[in-house]
Amino acid sequence: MPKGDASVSIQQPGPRVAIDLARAKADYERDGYCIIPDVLSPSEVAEVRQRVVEQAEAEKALGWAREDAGPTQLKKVLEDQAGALRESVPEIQGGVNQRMYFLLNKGKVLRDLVTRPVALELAEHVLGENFLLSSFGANIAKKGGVPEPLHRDNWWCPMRFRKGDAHIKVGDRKRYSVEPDSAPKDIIMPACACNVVWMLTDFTEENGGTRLVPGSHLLPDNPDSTVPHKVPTIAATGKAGSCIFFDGRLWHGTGQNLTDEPRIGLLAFYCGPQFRQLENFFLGLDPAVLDECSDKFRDLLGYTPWFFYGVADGLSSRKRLRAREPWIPEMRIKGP
Ligand SMILES: O=C(O)CCC(=O)C(=O)O
Repeated sequence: MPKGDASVSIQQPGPRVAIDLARAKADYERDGYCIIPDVLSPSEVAEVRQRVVEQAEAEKALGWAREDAGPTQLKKVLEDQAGALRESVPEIQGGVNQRMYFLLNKGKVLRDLVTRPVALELAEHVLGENFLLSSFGANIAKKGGVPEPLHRDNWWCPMRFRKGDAHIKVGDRKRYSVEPDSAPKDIIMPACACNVVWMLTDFTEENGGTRLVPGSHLLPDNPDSTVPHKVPTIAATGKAGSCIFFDGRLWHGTGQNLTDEPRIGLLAFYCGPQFRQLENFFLGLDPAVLDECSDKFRDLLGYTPWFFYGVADGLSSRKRLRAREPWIPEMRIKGP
């Protein structure tokens, strides 16, 4: 991953202003997020947005669209809050906001965003030298959608607890929760994940700019996911072409779009090398896309073991990938 220094600014390809990474990092440390303006030029925004919009239209026309945040879904979520919240909220009928997954398969212009220097530099700042892409998707928030329950993107991270105290077992963790889920006061977990949200339209208070709770990355607790939210939030706002970078511990959720125009955001989610990725690239990535990926890009997808985790038998993953022999078969040396 690229090395960087907070005092150095990255000049992105194309005609644009230098990105003030020192400021971005300082904002991030204090608030758990930062907003970086002008990362994409207007022509890049137009090109990426066109690809996203045409893909979204095609997926919808084919009946493949995955839509969430409908009012009936929210009712179901609230009803289920008596017990565990449903994990399958996006599948319930009545969705409004269109989600798209596996954007890596859906155009080079999209793929190129996840390795933009500013994204990798900030991910490395938060996660360290080794990290993975966890997922890359889109969230098109539309009129009629409701606010998403507040959550942490690293909700799966086990909480620390004092000896003898009750705790949620690692396999019992849930994405949304209304149960108390707190570490002892003043005990916080490290950042295990981070998100880069690429704004392809302006993000505003009115059109569902992502709701954030500044500073919540340093709280010992996970949020109460009740909607309406129980704590004050702010909208992340910016012009199309800006990025929101935020810590996986930051309490946040999609805002409610009250305007007639869709709000389009792409979510590039990165995680530490020891965590399960949200998208299963080994199963779901188009082999043609994999063929065209650089070794660096494959590292980011998890094709290279990390201290033996992710190993696939005796050969190095890269060699095997090229050979298209992802296993050593059953075999024996014949006797004389
Ligand atoms: O689209 C957004 O504003 C945020 C989406 C989000 O928080 C999520 O997908 O978990």
